[in-house]
Amino acid sequence: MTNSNSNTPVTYSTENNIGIITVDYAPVNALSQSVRQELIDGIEQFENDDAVKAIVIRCKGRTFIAGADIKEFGAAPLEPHLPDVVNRIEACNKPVIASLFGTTLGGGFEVALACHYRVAIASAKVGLPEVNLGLIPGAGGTQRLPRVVGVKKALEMITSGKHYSVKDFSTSDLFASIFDTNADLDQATLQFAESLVEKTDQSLSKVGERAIKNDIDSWSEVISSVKKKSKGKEAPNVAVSILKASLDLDLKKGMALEREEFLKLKESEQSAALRFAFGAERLASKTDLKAEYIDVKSVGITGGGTMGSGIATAFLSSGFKVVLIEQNDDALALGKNRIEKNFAGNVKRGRLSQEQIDGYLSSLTTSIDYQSLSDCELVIEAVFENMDVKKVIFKQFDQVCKASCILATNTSYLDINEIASVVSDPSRVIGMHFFSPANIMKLLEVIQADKSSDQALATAMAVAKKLKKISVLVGVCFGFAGNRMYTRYGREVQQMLLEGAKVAQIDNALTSWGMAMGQLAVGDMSGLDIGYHARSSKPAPEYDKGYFKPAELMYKLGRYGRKTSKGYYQYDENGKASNDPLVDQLISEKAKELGFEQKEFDDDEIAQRAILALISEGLQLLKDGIVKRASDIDVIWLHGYGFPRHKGGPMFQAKQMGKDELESEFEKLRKLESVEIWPEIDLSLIF
Ligand code: T1G
Repeated sequence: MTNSNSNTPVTYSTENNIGIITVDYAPVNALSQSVRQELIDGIEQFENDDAVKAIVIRCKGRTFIAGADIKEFGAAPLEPHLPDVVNRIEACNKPVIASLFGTTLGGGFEVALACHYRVAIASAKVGLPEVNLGLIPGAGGTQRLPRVVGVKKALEMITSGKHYSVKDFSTSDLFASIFDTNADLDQATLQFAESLVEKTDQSLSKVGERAIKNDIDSWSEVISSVKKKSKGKEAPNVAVSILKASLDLDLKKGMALEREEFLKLKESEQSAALRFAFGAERLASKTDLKAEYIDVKSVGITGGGTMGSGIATAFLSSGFKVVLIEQNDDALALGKNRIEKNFAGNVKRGRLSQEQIDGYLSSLTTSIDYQSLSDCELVIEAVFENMDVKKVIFKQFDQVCKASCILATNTSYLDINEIASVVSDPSRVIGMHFFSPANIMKLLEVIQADKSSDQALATAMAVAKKLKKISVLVGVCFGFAGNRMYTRYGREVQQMLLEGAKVAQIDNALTSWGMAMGQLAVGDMSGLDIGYHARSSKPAPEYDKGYFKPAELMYKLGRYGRKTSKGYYQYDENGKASNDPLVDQLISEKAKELGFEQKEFDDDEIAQRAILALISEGLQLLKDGIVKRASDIDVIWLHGYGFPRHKGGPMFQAKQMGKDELESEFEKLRKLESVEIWPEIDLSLIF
């Protein structure tokens, strides 16, 4: 019995007495409605075919089923629902074997758990990452997984949402067989199926019929630990409650409870935000650039400081050759040492072995001679933020680099068009703005200068993918997209300080709302002198009399933040921050001197004003064409500035507020301050 009809995502075939259900639904064999229906049809047809003694479910392409089809979540669920599919598989009266490779995730892993046997290639991974989408497993994952690996492991997997190597389960009976990475999985799976059929005592092992292994010592500890780790995310805590309740329920009742809670979470704002973020990240890498990218193998980096060494570490870790250039041997040695320290951290945390690191470092060349860059396909300038210095470096790039080499600057706010003006062919000049620490932060702003070629930009976007970074294409303006918005966000915090909000109150309000760190604590960390010098590179706006006056006061008092043990906070010898009442007093005196009336703030107002400032600047970026999509702005803020992922991003929040409420809030602030600070912008840019 076969249905080789090529336009269906699932085909059926038989080999000897084994029925084969093959899913081929790019890109990741997601469980769309037709895949779910054809899985059931295949099971039923093979179940009724006496010639078939066992059934294999396998996939083509890059992975076994990677989950429910996220594209279907926005609409009402379509039958057959996934729980019915997995229960039908488990109810089959013939052994069903799942053949795993790639990343078997979510609903895909739930399908595999409902099979009577699972086999896998050693490189395969499994996981229940639903919490990353604000969900819990919704097709038996919370019921079947603990029946195989125990409640403790199941809780860890479900609440972390991580991917696990199949080899992590070699001691459990989760996998009947794990084949060598270079084995022919289809062939090995067929042989396993045939060996099964030869065995006469074919008592079908149904995971759902097992008792749950309760290996939790203290549920109160589990509940408080997951609550702490989840940092405001609902789904992990719901998962804990389901697993706890399921101890007293049979599979049917447990799955009913799971489904009820899953459907509630699916309608939640957190899940909408997390699903939005998942799609926005992938959309950001799609551009309308009309050019093939250059295959980059060797990257030149000038500057071995914090940024340059971080960028070099990122490239080395992703298999690139790196040529690190510094102005003298001492600086070069320091730069190399920083790279080695970046890697050393990974050995301590067990993420990399020493031999892996030695391998990466063997791809590093260090030199003080620019001629060493002559074979690079890409060079990145990562020295300090001084236009004249950058121009000298780009003139040297122009002389030594091959004509096709892309010339990138890592500047975080300087004018790339001015830098490009010193190069004979400015079409190969772009910005690649990494975020510190560059070997850890995933965000990369790829900056399109006026004359940047599509090929240069496409090359940077392709390099970002290889670096496993999330890249966003933005235009040239002061601070590009992220930092320009960050300056506006900072200005709003400064203004609230002048209006009477206290340092700690502002930061606590922002972190309670979900920001990874308070904006003032971030300033202390990065150095208030850095921000002061960056702002001093252009005149303060005349219409904004309080423009960063508290920050200026800190600078003039020599309070640069952590580096001087005093900033908005004071820091003890271990770097522990504490409030400094003097700061609030000094700011209050400055505010009175400037004529600002003082008032009481509550946390909600602080958070709302800060987010509205971000939205306002984001709208202006869209209006000015610096950013193409509102969702790109959200991606920048999720990955560059610690915006809470379960709140989607500033522009996602704007959409949640709605056009009328947003306009009315802007109008109130416009009246309070001015139209220059809160410009009128056509909100249809995002609605
Ligand atoms: N549904 C639909 N499309 C998906 C998808 C999915 N589950 N996963 C990925 N894609 C698309 C993605 O949008 C992109 O599309 C392409 O595949 C490549 O993705 C009931 C309810 C699998 C590890 O959460 O983690 O099951 O941009 O760029 O880096 O309990 O995708 O090419 O048009 O990320 O190699 C659970 C989410 C769902 C897995 C591959 N499953 N996906 O990473 O490629 S909820 C997940 C991933 C669920 C059940 C519940 C990754 C990946 P395009 P990519 P990648």
